[in-house]
Amino acid sequence: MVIRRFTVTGVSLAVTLGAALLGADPTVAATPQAGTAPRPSAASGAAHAAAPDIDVAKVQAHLTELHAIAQRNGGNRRSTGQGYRDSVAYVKNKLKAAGYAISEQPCTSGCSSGAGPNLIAEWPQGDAGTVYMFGSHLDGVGAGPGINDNGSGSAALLETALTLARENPAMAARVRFGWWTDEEQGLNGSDFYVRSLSRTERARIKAYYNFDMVASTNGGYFINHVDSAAAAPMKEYWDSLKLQPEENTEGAGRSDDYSFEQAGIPTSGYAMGAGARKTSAQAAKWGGTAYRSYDPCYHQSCDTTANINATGLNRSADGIAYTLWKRAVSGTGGGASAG
Ligand code: DTR
Ligand code: ZN
Ligand code: ZN
Repeated sequence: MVIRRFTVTGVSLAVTLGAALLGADPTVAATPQAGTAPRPSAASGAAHAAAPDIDVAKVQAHLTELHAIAQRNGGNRRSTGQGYRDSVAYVKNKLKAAGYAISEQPCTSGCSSGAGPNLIAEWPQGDAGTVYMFGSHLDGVGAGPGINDNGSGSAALLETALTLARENPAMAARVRFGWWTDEEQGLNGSDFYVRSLSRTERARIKAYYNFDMVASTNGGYFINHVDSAAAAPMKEYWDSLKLQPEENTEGAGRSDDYSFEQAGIPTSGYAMGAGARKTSAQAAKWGGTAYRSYDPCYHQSCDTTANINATGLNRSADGIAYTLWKRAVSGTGGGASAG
């Protein structure tokens, strides 16, 4: 991997921390949880709370809203349109109501002309020098409403963020969420974000987790850099469900994790696949139809709320929460040495 040096162009990201909203005690004892089987139930208020179950009905409700936004705006949520700006407003308002401090970052270089902003939200507890980032692109293509690509990742991440706020566990590390603009035109929003960080700020990000197309109707269970240290909790969760995840070869270099990877930050993420076809071996182990695309509506007008695999969406959202809790609540494993 080539590690590029970046010149900071004077664009600083003003993440205002809403520390006053929360108890100021980020103390977390170091109870090791490695090897602990994932637990599906919420454990509100407890020190080292187990990762909660994310309510997939709530994730689907966000998808219904994103679909309605597209329908009101010419049928899409492309980065340069009102459908994208309304998507940003929807996510932002939910996070604000939950107590997050939000930053909208205009993409002032490298993005399509007229593209809307990135949306960044940080949970202001835990060690500010140890940041785990979780991101999804919130824009879609012009052809359709973009509900699997990428309402699915965006909504799963939103509900995970809202669940974190509700549970409000003591935090070991910082969690920062990003909803990226202009991914469909070349990973541009996330690339701009990474370039906007100082060397010091980049070094604080111990791992970046990406979620792009996590509910493909004929999908598989794919993990970016599946055997890396960064991927360990993501793999551990899907392994616990006996899903036999595979490397996300189709998506390599094709989503926002690549922007972070290029800056030398360990990355992973979940995906269920795009336009490539399921093999017969994959159909044998995961079900679905061999020789058919993982997402038969990829970049098409039929990428609606009907184009969602609710089982896959649920498994993805729960694994995101598992990873977040493992990394940033219990603070076990770092991913910093991931390859
Ligand atoms: N970033 C996707 C492109 C993509 C292609 N293959 C995969 C596989 C898994 C996730 C994503 C992708 C897009 O937005 O179109
Ligand atoms: Zn796409
Ligand atoms: Zn995508």
